[in-house]
Amino acid sequence: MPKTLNSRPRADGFRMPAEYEPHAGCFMVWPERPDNWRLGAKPAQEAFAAVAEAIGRFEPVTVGASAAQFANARARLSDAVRVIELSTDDAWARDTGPTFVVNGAGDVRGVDWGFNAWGGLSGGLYFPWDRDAAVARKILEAERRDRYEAPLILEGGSIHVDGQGTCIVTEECLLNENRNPRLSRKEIEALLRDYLAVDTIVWIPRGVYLDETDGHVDNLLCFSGPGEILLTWTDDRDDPQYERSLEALRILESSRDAKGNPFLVRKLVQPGPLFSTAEEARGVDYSASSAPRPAGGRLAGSYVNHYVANGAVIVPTFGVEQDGPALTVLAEAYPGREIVGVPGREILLGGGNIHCITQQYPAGQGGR
Ligand code: KQY
Repeated sequence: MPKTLNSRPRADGFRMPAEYEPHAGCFMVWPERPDNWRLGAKPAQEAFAAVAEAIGRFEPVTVGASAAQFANARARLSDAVRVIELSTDDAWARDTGPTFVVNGAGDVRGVDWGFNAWGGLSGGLYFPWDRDAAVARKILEAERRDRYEAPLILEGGSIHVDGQGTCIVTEECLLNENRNPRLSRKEIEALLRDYLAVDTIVWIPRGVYLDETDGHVDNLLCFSGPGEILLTWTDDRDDPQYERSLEALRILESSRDAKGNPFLVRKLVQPGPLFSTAEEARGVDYSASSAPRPAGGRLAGSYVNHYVANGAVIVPTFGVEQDGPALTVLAEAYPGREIVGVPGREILLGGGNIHCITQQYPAGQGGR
């Protein structure tokens, strides 16, 4: 039986691997809430299914769906995708799923962070969130993986690691009063060191402009390899994203990774800027328990919000002029991997993108 452990991963010889290390598979959650996804979540379901099928060409995919949606999800996904019943509040496996850690013997365990829907009652996105808060534990039970319960509110999208001792986070998110108001920066760093087994933590001030997660790093930048970073970018000095990306670049240029090496930063042009249309906004149900999605709102689109699968990169496309150049940069950053574009606008309308709706399960031994 999987256990909840009283120790911490680092002390036990476990570390969080980089996303570009080998995977046993990927977890996703089926979208359904009509107060976040327009038109009863039908367009989002189509978009999520396309992502699941694209990843499924490269590694096993498991999709969790509610009891009410199980038959529908099963019918819309191919046999290559496993569907399991899972109660959730929404569909962000990156943030509600476990952060898997591995040791040198190939054992895999999971970190279960606290979850408060991106800010609880102070700027969070919906209430209640108890089913989402239980997702990591349920996945670890199903996979027979031991669990670490971390004393920290944290979403998987708010951290990126290189698997070799470096972690990148944003101050906007991790130091936000609505996550861990009683913890200092030093205390948060100590927990990241213990639960991810990292030595160097690079703090970037802010994430993507108007990102509803309070600036998750996974929408701003990511590692494409050890010492290599992809950073969302615009050359338009009048765009509010310009100074955010520039300040991130300056910090990366003056930082070193855990091995003491400088970062190679590749700029990944941002799409658009993109805005929701009146028709898209009309399709979202009003609800007193979730954040509104007004027409004309600027969307925090980013090609950085992609998923690195075994042998491939699954990246959102938006039908805009920046799609081509972005895919070219990704091909250079990930040599040897197939770059697969999947329409990402419907996922973006719900507040995130492909990285946010996926959670890699590292290769290892045992489990299941
Ligand atoms: O950035 C992510 N990892 C998740 C985005 C969640 C948005 C909730 N509407």
